[in-house]
Amino acid sequence: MKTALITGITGQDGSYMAELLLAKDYLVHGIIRRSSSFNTERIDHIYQDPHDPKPRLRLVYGDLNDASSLNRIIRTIQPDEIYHLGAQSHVRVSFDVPEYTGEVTGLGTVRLLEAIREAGLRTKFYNASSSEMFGSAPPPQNEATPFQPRSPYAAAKVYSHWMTVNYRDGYNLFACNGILFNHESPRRGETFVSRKVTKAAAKIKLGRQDKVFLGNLDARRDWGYAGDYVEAIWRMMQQDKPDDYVIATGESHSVRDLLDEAFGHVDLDWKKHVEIDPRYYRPTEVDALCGDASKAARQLDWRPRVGFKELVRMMVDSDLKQEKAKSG
Ligand code: NAP
Ligand code: F7E
Repeated sequence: MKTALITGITGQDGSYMAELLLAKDYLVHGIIRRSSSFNTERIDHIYQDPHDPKPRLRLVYGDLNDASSLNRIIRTIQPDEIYHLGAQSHVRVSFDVPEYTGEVTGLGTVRLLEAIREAGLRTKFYNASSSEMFGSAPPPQNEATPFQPRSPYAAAKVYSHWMTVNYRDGYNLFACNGILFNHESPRRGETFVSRKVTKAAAKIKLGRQDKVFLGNLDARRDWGYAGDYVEAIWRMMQQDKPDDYVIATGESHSVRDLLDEAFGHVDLDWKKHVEIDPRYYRPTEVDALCGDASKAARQLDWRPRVGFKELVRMMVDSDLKQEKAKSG
């Protein structure tokens, strides 16, 4: 049985990654951090009885800002594969907490890489890089596109990306970067634009909300489905050689398109419900992202299965169900 360690297991991707690895018979360890309220909602359905003598999903306290906890966890578990998905992942918030974002999203990766190196393990390492690193570089973006980061988050990810490459080259570590474009799901955090829009469409349809306040409606993103993207991550880690891959759908849509699709799905006209609030503008915006994932198609035999319309409808339907359940 292979052993995996996931950072960010309570997040969107961490929860899908844990499901996928459990289905492939891994023993899965996940790092969680202390919170004043429960935050394991996304993994509660797969988290077994803690008194089970041999649970295949095990949670351990640690923090990406706490090197000693990471060292201890890695030495104790000796994982075959590490899926490093933890981060301060919100771009707008990174402008408010740039130093903290650098610590968690940038240095957090180095703390893990150092822990592996110091433990002398042959652990495989996956680093969650991001399309945000391309910033103002015009689309389509692929592995050869130069990074032009436009936020503290993106700059921290560029650092994390290059440190992963350096540990691969310098210490012969099996270390991959997945340069993933935006990917969403019913488990997406509620302050990212996709979920904010699908949740608003559901609540407005049910008469529980009338307005939603948004920022830049002209931004374009390449939105895919998180469930498809964790499969690509796993495939990268099963290759003979470590490498970096762009994961994307190759289709780009504006926030307006997202509104059309989500509100249209429940027969609403978004123009009657959307107001612009400049608080959601970013000091520097990434205008357009659209990925070219042909390398992943060629080398990993990976292709996205869920398209934009299907993704948005899946999210609106899930939010409708959740909202209805609240009243029931
Ligand atoms: P997410 O839902 O925001 O999850 C982030 C995870 O990181 C959560 O489990 C969070 O724990 C954990 N975390 C935050 N700070 C931490 C710290 N100091 N120590 C330990 N854990 C910490 O993010 P996601 O959408 O799943 O994304 C997964 C990764 O891919 C992130 O690195 C993100 O930057 C990157 N990425 C995401 C996308 C995307 O479109 N989703 C695209 C490209 C790259 P709590 O639950 O306790 O907050
Ligand atoms: O914004 C615009 C906003 O926050 C998308 C993270 O997972 O993907 C994500 O970062 C666009 C931006 O995602 C609102 O200005 C308009 O242009 O959903 P988002 P993001 O910034 O692209 C990348 C790949 C990651 O790596 C990140 O971790 O939508 N927008 N109005 C808005 N965005 C938000 N959040 N809220 C609004 O009200």
